[in-house]
Amino acid sequence: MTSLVLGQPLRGAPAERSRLDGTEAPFVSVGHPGAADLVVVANRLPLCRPSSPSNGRRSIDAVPTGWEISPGGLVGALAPVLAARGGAWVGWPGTTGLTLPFSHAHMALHPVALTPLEHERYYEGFSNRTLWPLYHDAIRAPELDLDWWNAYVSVNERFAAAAAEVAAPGAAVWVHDYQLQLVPALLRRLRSDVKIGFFLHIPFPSPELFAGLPWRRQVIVGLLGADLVGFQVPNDAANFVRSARALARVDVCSRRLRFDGRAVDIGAFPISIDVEKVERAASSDQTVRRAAAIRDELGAPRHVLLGVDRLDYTKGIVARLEAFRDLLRAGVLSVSDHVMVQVAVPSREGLVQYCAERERIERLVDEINGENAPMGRPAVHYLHRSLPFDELIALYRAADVMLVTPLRDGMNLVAKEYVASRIDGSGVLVLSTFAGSARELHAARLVDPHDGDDLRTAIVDAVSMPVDEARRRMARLRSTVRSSTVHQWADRFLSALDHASLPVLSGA
Ligand code: ADQ
Repeated sequence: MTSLVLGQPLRGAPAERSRLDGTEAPFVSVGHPGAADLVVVANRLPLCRPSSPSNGRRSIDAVPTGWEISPGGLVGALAPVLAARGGAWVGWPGTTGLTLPFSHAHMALHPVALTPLEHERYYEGFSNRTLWPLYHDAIRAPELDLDWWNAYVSVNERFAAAAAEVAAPGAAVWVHDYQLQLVPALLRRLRSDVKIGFFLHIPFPSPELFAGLPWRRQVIVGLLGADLVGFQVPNDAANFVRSARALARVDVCSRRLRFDGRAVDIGAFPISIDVEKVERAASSDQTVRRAAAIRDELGAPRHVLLGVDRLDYTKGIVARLEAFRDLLRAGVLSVSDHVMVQVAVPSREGLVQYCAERERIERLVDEINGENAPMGRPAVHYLHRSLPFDELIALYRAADVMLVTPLRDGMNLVAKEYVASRIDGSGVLVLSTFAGSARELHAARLVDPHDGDDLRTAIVDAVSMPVDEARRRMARLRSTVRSSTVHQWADRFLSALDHASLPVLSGA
């Protein structure tokens, strides 16, 4: 096992700077392993490199020259809690160059080192070619490879050891996502005094699908090492309980399992967004002006339709484009009145499935524009890049119809962001029933993206929806989204973890 970088002398750590929220808070070296009352363990540290091109493939060997805290919702929700509780974040920094712990804004960041081969096997292989497709209804065939599994085990061991080293006595440790499902049990072996929570951001598959994983029992036992296992929606939790029953013979009592003499609480904790931040950005004069300018740039069509996704085969981008193409071909929509914008953030570009998906999308965009668009006026505007937050919000405000059509998605935050940005109460959300968010956002025009007819009908319904109905639906959607923020999500999970059973139950 690769030696840990944690606990090394820290005095010589390079002074790097952060530009979170425009401030220039310095990263300073930290030297208190075993001092964190709350430890977040996630595949990635919440760091990004502003200097690296956002649309290119990133080398994990690059020597870092500057860092920013990633602006994502998860870090926004967890950073204040970590700061208040003297917390630490354990994760892979996305490079082999950063090995020493730092602190930023009272949050300690502890890098876990991965070699390029480990990254290839644990992350690209087992996490993204085995687990990711399996957990998303096997939309693509999951690939199995014993070397990938072995790398997954050893990297999970390293994350568990890092968390064990960082956590204060009796600390709460919150482990995130499918890359780290073995960490709870591994950590418990090292530190029986800590409370361990696990949250899965993606769906948990049915037992029938899960049975396709040769290492399914190890995964279940890994997760059962936690005191609390959280999922996005109740169905994911139910799937987990069914597999735990079959594979680990747990006793089930409502939302509490009994395993190995301990209690394991199970629950659904639907994640949300920083509603206030989105609303603030959406209501600024600058955003309103930018949204109007975007509509002009698109040729001032009657209807702007928008898709915003990571470029992933689970997101249903192809199905959405095909539906738009078919409606243009049939003359139901027209290029003069209907313009689509598809933003696709580059993602996992080292994987063949993602390259193939990108090619399919780009061929479709070309086909649609080639068949329909007058010169200089594309019917589909395709942006293959990440956008700054303010530009994203302006796009949401510019769009009459938001198309969120994943074939399977744990939650889907884009749907919630669109709703939060519609502060004038207009706009129509078309939302896949296969997204976790559909459980909350009933007032959307719900659609089955596997059914081309339904998708086409939903798009037509959306562009022709009477204003009163659209406003009624959006009012309901806004009230739902505003009632639950990402901060409340984090509080709910941590409070459930606080109340989860003590590690050893007397008489159990
Ligand atoms: P993802 O599949 O990555 O995450 P999703 O919920 O779709 O997540 O959120 C994507 C985020 O990226 C959104 O906040 C969105 O604003 C941002 N984004 C998308 N396109 C962008 C662009 N072009 N430029 C800038 N930002 C962009 C996983 C699961 C989801 C689950 C989340 C959170 O797959 O189901 O909702 O975690 O738990």
